[in-house]
Amino acid sequence: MGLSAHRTTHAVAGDRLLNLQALLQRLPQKLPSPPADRIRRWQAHKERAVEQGRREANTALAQARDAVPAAALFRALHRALPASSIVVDEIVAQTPQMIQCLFESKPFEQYRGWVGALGTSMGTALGIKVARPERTVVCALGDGALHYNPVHAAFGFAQERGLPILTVVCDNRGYFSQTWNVRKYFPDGAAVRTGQFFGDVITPTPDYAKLVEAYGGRGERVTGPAELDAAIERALATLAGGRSALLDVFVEP
Ligand SMILES: Cc1ncc(C[n+]2csc(CCOP(=O)(O)OP(=O)(O)O)c2C)c(N)n1
Ligand SMILES: [Mg+2]
Repeated sequence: MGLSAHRTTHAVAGDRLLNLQALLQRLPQKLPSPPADRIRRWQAHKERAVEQGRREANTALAQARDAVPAAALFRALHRALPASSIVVDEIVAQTPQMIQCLFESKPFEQYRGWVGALGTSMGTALGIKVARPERTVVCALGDGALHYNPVHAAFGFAQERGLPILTVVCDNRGYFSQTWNVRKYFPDGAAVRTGQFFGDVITPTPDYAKLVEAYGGRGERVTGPAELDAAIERALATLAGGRSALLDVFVEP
C-alpha cells in the first residue's frame, strides 16, 4: 500500500500474526535448509553489525553534550518498560538504534506506525490501547512525524476514554532525513556548502510537553542522558495513575 518502494505481486490484508501462521501452514513441511556456509556468513555478518552498533552507541554516549544519543534513549526504554509493552513507532533517522537497542531482548510487540505515509502512529497506538487496555502502550515518533499526527484528537480521545498512552518524541529539532538525498545526489551543491537545506529544521523548537498537558496528561522535556531514567519512571508512574504522558527527548541524530 501507499509509498512502498518494493514491487508487490500479492498483497494480503489483515492480521499479521494470523496471516503468517496461515502462510506457514501452506508451506511444504520440510523446507530445504540453506547451505551451511551461507548460514555461517550471515551469522558472522550479523555479529559484526551488532558489535559495530554497540561501539557506535558507546562512542555517541561518551560524546553526548546537549542531547541524548538515540541508542541511549532506546536502551533506557528497553530497561524501564515492562516486557508486555506494545510499541508503535514512527521513527525515521533513529531506526537502526531503535531496532538494535529497543528490541534487544524483551519481547515487546511492535507496530510500525507509518502505513504508507507519516501521521498514523498515535491513532494506531490508541486503537491498540482500546484492544489491550491492560498493556503499556508506547508511541515513539519523530518531531516531524508528530506534526503529521492528529495530536489533539489523539490526546483528547485518550483523556475522554481513560486510555493513557506514553508518547516519546525523538526530537532532533527537524526533518533530518529530508536532507539525506540532497547530500547523496548533490554532495557539492549549494545546500551542502551553505548548510541551508530549506524545510529541514523545525524552529523555534515547540514545547511539545504542553500538548499533553492540555488534555490532563503530564509532559516533560529531556535534554541529556543524566535526566533520562528518572523522566521515564515519572512517565510510567503517570500512566499508572491513568493519565497520558509525553517525553520530549532531544536526540542525536
Ligand atoms: C504524509 C507524508 N509526507 C511526507 C513524507 C516524507 N517524509 C518522510 S520522513 C519525513 C521527515 C520526518 O521527520 P521526523 O519524524 O522528525 O524524522 P527525522 O527525519 O528527523 O528522523 C518526511 C517529511 C511522508 N513520509 N509522509
Ligand atoms: Mg526529526
